[in-house]
Amino acid sequence: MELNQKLRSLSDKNKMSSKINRLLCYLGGVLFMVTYLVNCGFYSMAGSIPPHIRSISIPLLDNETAEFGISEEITDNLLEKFTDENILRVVDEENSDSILRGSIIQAEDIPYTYSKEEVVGEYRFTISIDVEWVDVANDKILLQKIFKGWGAYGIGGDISTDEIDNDGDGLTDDEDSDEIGDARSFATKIAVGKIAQDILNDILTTW
Ligand SMILES: [Ca+2]
Ligand SMILES: [Ca+2]
Repeated sequence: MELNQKLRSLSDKNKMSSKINRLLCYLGGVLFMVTYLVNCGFYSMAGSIPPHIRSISIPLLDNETAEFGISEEITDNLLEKFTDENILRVVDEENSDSILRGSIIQAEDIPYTYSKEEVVGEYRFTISIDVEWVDVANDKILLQKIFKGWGAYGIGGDISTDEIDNDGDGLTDDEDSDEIGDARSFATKIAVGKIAQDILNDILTTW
């Protein structure tokens, strides 16, 4: 009787451990698939860029506008995005296979909505950059385009209560944890972030 019980509990334990083994195998398989997909995603994107181009440099952008300090802000944002994405190595100009040059051609507060009394309710701080991506070895332009980005703000100045979706993400004021701080600098950050993302997307999909 006692022996039977022991045998039964032993076989239960075996069943349990084989279940655990199966689960581990399954999890291993899932992990392998995820790693595989992530790696393939990375290589297929990197593989779409000409193979001799492995690095990029982004010199300080020219500023053709009267907006002070904007070239530093945009250049820093571009450097950060490209470093994060890690598709091309970000290096200095002397050692790079490709150079991303840009000129800021517009930085303006454009009235976007008006009240019945013709008073501006919402501005869009709009930035345009003329960008050129150059293949250094072949002295060839790989991409040339004007990129535009904007961030919205009202005249009240407080973007957390202005009833405007300042970054265009579908969330307004207290629904959006981003909508705090100075209106104009927030709009700049949004415009610049969007431009940097668009440039990166274009570089990745052009090839
Ligand atoms: Ca928002
Ligand atoms: Ca807002």
